[in-house]
Amino acid sequence: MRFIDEVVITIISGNGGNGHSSFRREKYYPLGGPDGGDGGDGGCIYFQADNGLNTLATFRSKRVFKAEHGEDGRNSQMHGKYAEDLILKVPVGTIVRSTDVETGSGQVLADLTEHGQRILMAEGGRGGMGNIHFKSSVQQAPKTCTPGKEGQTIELDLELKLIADIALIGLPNAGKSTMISSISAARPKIADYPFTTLEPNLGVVDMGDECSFVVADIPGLIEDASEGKGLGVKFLKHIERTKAFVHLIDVSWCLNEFEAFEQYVTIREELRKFNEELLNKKELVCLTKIDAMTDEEIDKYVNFFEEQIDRKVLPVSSVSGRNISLLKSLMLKTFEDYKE
Ligand SMILES: Nc1nc2c(ncn2[C@@H]2O[C@H](COP(=O)(O)OP(=O)(O)OP(=O)(O)O)[C@@H](O)[C@H]2O)c(=O)[nH]1
Ligand SMILES: [Mg+2]
Repeated sequence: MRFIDEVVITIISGNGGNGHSSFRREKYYPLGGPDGGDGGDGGCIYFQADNGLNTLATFRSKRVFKAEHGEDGRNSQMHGKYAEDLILKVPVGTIVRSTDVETGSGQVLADLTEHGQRILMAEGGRGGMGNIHFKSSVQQAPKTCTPGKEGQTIELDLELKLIADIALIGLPNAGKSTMISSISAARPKIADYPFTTLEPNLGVVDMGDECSFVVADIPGLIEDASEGKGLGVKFLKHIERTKAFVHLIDVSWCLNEFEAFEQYVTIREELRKFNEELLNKKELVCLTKIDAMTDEEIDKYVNFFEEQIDRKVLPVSSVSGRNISLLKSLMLKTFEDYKE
């Protein structure tokens, strides 16, 4: 499943330090010559592809990236310090485009396709020259020095084609779109009628520390979806490409646990009919909308489901937020720590 993650950022490379103007002053050299050193170069900005990242989420909270300025030159021919370069890590597959209308908005400046690939995007300003460079036969005591060059300010459009890690599946109305909007910045349409979602929505779940993953909210599946009923096969195809899924079951309206479990069986049966291998994918069963239920009721459903599928089941509410942060951390590790 491919979607687009896009963000516009501004990068500003560092200014060069100014050249310095000074004269050698020592006891036995009353007419010491010029000794002002050069300014250091400003920091450059590079993009580097890194396969440890899978979204552009880190560029969403911060939009302006600046490299340091070079230091000014000093006397005694001392060169100003060079500024460090700034290396911005982006996921493999990121395309960098210009947003500049004059040079051609949308022009591809870089296509980062391999881990470790590094591209210079904004050159740092060169340091200015100290007055030491301006001595000549006619000018023994030049005061001239030059200022450092300014860094570049460039607005860029970063685009990444995303592949969803985890799909949210379930019957229509199970609460999939509400869940994705509570764990990511995605804002799909939510309504109390079936088939609200007609196309998958994608959300990036940001876990801080440059950690994130991509979740897809899939339109509701129904009985015979594998034969094209409802929104049909197209969405089952999407599920094939994700690593795992969260299976949402709305138990809040059910008369009893048997009725609730039947919803689960219906979806599993469609998965099986479409492609048996789907049943081997990692799955976390989530009982949704538990804010509308008492704790005893929740326990009853959870226990029943756990007995049936011999795995842990997570009751959640996207509305009250109950167990949502646990859900996110389980998703991050594709349910690794949730066995029993
Ligand atoms: N009380 C409560 N209601 C919820 C919760 N999650 C979703 N709902 C409600 O359930 C209804 C359906 O929610 P959606 O998120 O649109 O369900 P969906 O699974 O995306 O539905 P489709 O797109 O039609 O497949 C809406 O009226 C939501 O407000 C919840 O945690 N608690
Ligand atoms: Mg929906």
